[in-house]
Amino acid sequence: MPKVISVQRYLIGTQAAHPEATGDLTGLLWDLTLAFKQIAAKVRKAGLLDVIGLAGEENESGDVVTKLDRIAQDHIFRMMDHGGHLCCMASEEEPDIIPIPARYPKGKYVLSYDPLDGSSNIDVNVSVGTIFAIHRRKTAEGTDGTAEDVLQAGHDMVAAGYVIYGSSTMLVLSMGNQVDGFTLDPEVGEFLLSHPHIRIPRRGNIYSVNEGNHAWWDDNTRRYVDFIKDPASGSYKSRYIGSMIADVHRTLLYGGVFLYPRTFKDDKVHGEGKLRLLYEASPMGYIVEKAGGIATTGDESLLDLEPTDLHQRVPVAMGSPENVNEYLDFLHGRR
Ligand code: FDP
Repeated sequence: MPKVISVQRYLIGTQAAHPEATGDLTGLLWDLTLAFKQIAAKVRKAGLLDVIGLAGEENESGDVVTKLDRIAQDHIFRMMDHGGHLCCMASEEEPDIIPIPARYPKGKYVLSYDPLDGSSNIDVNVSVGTIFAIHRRKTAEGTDGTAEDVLQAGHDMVAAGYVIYGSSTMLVLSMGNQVDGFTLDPEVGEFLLSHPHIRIPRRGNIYSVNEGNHAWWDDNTRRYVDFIKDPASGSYKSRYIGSMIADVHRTLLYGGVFLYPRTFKDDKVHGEGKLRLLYEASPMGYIVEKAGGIATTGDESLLDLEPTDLHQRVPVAMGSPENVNEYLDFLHGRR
């Protein structure tokens, strides 16, 4: 029988391997996992939102129904604002940096997150998820966090990961060395190590991109996708859920390539791509790279890019190294 390792034991074990560690990061991640369990419980009730109502509403007849991404945002904020581990936070749901309330101590880390990625899929029961990135602060300890603390490149993260609320709830985490996956056992309410040391396949035969945008891509991206659809290139499968977390999770486990390139369309220009650097592309790219894959904007590593804005968008290509390199060859006209 395999050994059962809870996320708590895993975090304590990881801390023990670093004698210099103070336990701050362990405490931060432990608090986060509690927020994920709360969100998982709410996501399971998503279809009942209008029927039974959830915390934060005014009444049962749906006068004010809090949207699930707002609920997820509140859970994370309420779990993380008082632990003394963070100096500030940044979220997809908030336009500005989220300060730690004055009455609580300011810690040495920064948390950036997308509380519920893919939320346009919630109403049709498709997997959604939470993405998070943790950086060590740059400014003096004990003070309020600033933009300087938040706007850091992906390669400076001390930990990152995501939780996918799918047929089961799974936490995928890296603290820099390797990538491990934990599945929530709903009966005991604990994340248990189920996918130790995840490695992305060197090559896969699945491509994942919104082909509805085909006409709006640059020529080289179009040539690449046409190339992999040619039977002479092998038998590729197309899979696009439209929930980044689910598409990248599948890419991580099965291999292949996930793309969200620049689009140039009159009424909906994403000349810099659609996905957000700080709390979507960068932490997902960190996981992919720590698992042996490549994550790039097309021009540079996603992890090298320093955000200039909390909600900055970037073009994204990530996945198995051989697939991503092949895409880059097309993108740069080498093929
Ligand atoms: P959503 O709009 O549902 O929140 O960045 C958000 C995101 O989903 C990603 O999860 C997903 O990969 C992408 O947008 C889907 O965009 P398209 O609908 O343009 O394909």
